[in-house]
Amino acid sequence: MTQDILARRNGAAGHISLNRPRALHALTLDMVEAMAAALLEWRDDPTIEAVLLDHAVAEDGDPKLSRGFCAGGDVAAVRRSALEDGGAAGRAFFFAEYRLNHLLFTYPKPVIAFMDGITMGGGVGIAMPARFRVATPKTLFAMPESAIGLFPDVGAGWYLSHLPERVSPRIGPFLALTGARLDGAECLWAGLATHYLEEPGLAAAKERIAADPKQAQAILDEHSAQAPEARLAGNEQAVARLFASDRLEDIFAALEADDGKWAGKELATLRSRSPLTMKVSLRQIAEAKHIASFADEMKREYRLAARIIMEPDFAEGVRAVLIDKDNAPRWNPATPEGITQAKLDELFAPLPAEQEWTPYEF
Ligand code: QUE
Repeated sequence: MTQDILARRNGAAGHISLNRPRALHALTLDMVEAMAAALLEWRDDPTIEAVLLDHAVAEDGDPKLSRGFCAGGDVAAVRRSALEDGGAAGRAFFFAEYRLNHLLFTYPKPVIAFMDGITMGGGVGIAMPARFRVATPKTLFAMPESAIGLFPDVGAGWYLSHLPERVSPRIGPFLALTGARLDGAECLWAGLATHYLEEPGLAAAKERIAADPKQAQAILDEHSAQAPEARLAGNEQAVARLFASDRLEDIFAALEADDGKWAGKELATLRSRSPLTMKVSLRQIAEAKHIASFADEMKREYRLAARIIMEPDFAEGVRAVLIDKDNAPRWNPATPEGITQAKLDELFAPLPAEQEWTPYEF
């Protein structure tokens, strides 16, 4: 049993705390399996009425070690797998991680996720399926995969195409392409979070929910704090205008034609991202609007993940951002024009039947 996940009973709630602080609680296969095992056990336990999901805070209180809720997945291990075993271990990781994402999405009891720190990639995948998603002053939310030659997975195709109607539908593609970092107030504004809490209300809410899970919503409402203004709301019109197209070439052209400071900054960001994975994510989000179920989305994302980890951009992106940290990836192809429709069709195609992703059976 891994100690990187703490799973225990807290009153009438199950309580899962991520406990790998030195990696900002990034998910390993062991952690994914331990979380799924606890959730499967509690699903059929009538004395468990809800599940709390947060990160453990280090005993010695080192603030550096409590910055993260969950910074992603163990992509360095996936990269080694791509280079050394043909990607088999990497595919096994994503298969299990997406099963966990789907188990949370379909969980019959309320799950309350506390995004009290860095919440990226794999962290988004376990927080977003929760019925209640709590943002805080420490929340830093992003789907930054285009920086490492991956695409926004863990169900992001679903979430980024199903934002509330009051938000521009182009916010989803914007977040996927740029990997923009949102604070807690921006998460609440975009509907990525359902609540915004500050200490001491945060700790009080956890204790009260554990004692009386049926009142989770009322307790979170009662302890909610006034969130600051969401900066992203001020840029929503610019996002809607400049990221209007599902063609990456059009978005580049729109940003290039705009001489504003904001457009210049976003253009520089896009020029540093993987053209291949940006094109994949635009198509993924556009198509996800028409997907019938979350399980179908995960099946699609698994096809993409199984193939994209073997593309050169993935090993190169993880090298540049997480291993050598030179932040100077050399993408291949280097420009959007280098990626054909036929290449995208190959990446999105079904896998042989025996390799396709499947959810846990109920
Ligand atoms: C883009 C990403 C990831 C990232 C940084 C990016 C990502 C990811 C991690 C990460 C961070 C800390 C860890 C770790 C992984 O960083 O997906 O194991 O300790 O998992 O710019 O997509």
